[in-house]
Amino acid sequence: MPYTMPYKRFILSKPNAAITEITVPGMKKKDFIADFKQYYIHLLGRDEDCRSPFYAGEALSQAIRDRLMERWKATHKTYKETHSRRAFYISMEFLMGRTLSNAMLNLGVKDVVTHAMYDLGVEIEELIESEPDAGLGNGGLGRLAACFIDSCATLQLPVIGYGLRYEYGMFVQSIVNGEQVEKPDHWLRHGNIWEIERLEYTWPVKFGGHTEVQVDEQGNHRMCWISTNDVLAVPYDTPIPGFQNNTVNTLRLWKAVATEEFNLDEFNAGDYAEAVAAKNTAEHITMVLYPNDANENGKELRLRQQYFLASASLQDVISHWVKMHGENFSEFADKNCFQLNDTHPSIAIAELMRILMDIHGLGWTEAWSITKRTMAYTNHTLLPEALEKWPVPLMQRLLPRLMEIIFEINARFLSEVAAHWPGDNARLRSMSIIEEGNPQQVRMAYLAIVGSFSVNGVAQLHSKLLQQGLFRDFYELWPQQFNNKTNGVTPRRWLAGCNPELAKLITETIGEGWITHLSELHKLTPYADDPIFRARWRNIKQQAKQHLIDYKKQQYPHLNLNVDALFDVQVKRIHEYKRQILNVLHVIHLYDRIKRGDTSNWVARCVLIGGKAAPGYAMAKKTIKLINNVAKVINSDEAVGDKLTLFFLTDYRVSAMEKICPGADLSEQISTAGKEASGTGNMKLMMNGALTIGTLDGANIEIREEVGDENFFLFGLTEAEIEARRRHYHPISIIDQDDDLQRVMNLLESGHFNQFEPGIFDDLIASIKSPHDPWMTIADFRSFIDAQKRVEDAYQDKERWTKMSILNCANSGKFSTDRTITEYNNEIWKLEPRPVKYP
Ligand code: 26Q
Repeated sequence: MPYTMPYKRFILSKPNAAITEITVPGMKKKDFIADFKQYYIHLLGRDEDCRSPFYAGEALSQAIRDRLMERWKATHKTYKETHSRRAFYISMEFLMGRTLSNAMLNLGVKDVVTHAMYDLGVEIEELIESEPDAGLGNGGLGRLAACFIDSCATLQLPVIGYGLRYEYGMFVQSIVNGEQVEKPDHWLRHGNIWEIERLEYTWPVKFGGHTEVQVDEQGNHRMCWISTNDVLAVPYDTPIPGFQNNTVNTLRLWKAVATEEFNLDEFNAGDYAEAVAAKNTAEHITMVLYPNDANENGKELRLRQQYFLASASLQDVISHWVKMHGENFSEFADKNCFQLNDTHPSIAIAELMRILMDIHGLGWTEAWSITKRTMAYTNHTLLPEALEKWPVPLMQRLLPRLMEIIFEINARFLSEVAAHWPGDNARLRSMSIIEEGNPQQVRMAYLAIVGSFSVNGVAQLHSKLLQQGLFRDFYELWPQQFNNKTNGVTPRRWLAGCNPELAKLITETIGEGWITHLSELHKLTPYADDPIFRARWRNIKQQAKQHLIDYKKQQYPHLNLNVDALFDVQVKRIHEYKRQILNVLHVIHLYDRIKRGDTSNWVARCVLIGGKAAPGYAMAKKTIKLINNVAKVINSDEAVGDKLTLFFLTDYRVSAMEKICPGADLSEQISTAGKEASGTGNMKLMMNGALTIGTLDGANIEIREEVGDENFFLFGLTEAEIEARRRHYHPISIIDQDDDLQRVMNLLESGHFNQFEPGIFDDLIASIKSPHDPWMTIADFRSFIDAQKRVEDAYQDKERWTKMSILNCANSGKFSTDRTITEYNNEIWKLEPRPVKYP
């Protein structure tokens, strides 16, 4: 039963007097000035004495929001009237970052508003900066979801994002004595002007209880899930504007709220404290985003979150269907498609079966046909330890009806396997959705494959490895189901928005078509040979580097960075497979060269490393400590001066990347080949004219294909070579045979970087020296150092470097999410674009 609003009980009588229509707010400077004043003075009750930019930001945001509202309604109306087929992007994470600046850009009012604020004596940059990031994601997967919904709106596709409204997003990182300290990110503390609560679309989600067969009025047997503890899912909608096209799509995030009955039962039993505690348990569900952490696997609260998202979103879609079509589901699969962002929401497959059978009375065959034609699954990892599994006993206790359905799905699936490979019991065991063991576990990736019509990886290599490795058996069974969708990033936020100076130069040179047709950046290619254009390009990069220095100076007032140095950037989550340690080994090698006086033709370099470590991931946290300790030694050594600096960028997040990527010269994409599914930071940096030093991993391969080998610094073993080397990998003999590496290891092992903290890096050193090191850091050292030398040679020739920088940007067109989403749409969703007429 939907939660009914009390106002629905009243019958409205028609008032006599006519009212004037609300006028559509204007887009002229004077309109923004008037609205800003109105909100600042009358709504927020502030005056010129108020020094905080926050309230001015709120007033401006309110004015911008007004301009989204009518377009939002018009979009809704368009989709409804055209009976559009729709897609739903279901994701546990939407890493949105800030909204105000992006909303102004997409509405096409950024310049006029900047002028309006200037006239009012308000510095718009301060207002933009006062908005907290919506950090509802860990990293790549969450930011991809955010870029996707931007592109869907820009491509005028009827797509709704469904996610969770976490009270606390990704933790805020601070560094104390070189170590990461996590602080809660209470991003909603001052409210969230961009969201609208919609109590009228509240749904109950069941947990616990048990199942029993009941007979309905027609004598049909129905499975009932009863004696449950229900939690209400309350939606909060955020407008997602397309780029200057009047489309405003919806991101709907669910908040968990205790039911009133839930409390009352306990209250009537006389235990008030228990009642309040129970309310807490319910509302805990959306309290906090889980960090991406192997240690967090199997946690009950995480499963509650996943089911809460899946159930609320499906109820929302199905209740809308029933409102429009009654109990006729024959066309449901033709009109709806769910894209599952990894296995995190894949319990939706069993939940859709439950709703169709238990609530709407469909038989298994019809319900399964609908489910299998509606669900599509995207995989984002090849690391076996990252594949989700849930203990069967936990599922039986928390979601008993869903566990029954999963067993039934598995039984029917295994009989298909048996028919395809008669007598092959090993296959039955290896392909089963239920992994045998004590306890048995549900393999969520297998459930996702079995319940979907499409399975995709996120870069060519990754998709190939899924087919040949991780999901090989399934690929043999259903090859047509597998496909690739190489990731992208939205060029609105990641070029037009974050690098306005470069965007202006590009637009002056080739027109503004690139913002929505990024391949048009190819038109820059001939300008790479134009010395005047190159000088302008170089100037802009130089300014961006200065901005980045100024920004970091707020955090580190004593910071002394050389704007002429090579800005060498590695920003991403801290993980062994991403090999931040390899980067540090190179920095130590440079330091060693300086100390030995091996500095002829030296290229000054500023190495910037940023990223968060999962709170329970000891080795990642130790890596942060190592970076900070090495930085301290190097940066305080007078002999080093500004030849080499190393900085850890604290609290890396979306809004930080918007400042970092315009100022980057070199992009470090140095993961062990075959481990990074795609990467997307690599694309942002390329788009902003950084050159990549990288392995043949993830989307790096496609980046190199696009930009050409001569504009990319390739190093390292290939995926095939890595796998071949594993069996006879002896890092110690590699160290013995390489003088440079030996000196680096000696410095590390001598305690040079931990003089008063003996032994703290022992485990980290041991891990890279182990013949079982899965990430094979030492194997790629020499090749990495040599590639870095080539980087320096290239950087010394300013004209050559600038040309390569221009060509990187010019060839980044493939990496727009507009291209990615067009492929999702052409091959999976099959939606028709629906232009929105407005006014
Ligand atoms: C799992 C269990 C319990 C708690 C948390 C999680 C969890 C949360 C987040 C597991 C994984 C994630 C996120 C994964 C991720 O961001 N993967 C990245 O996805 C990008 C977009 O496709 C790729 O570009 C990256 O290569 C990939 O690492």
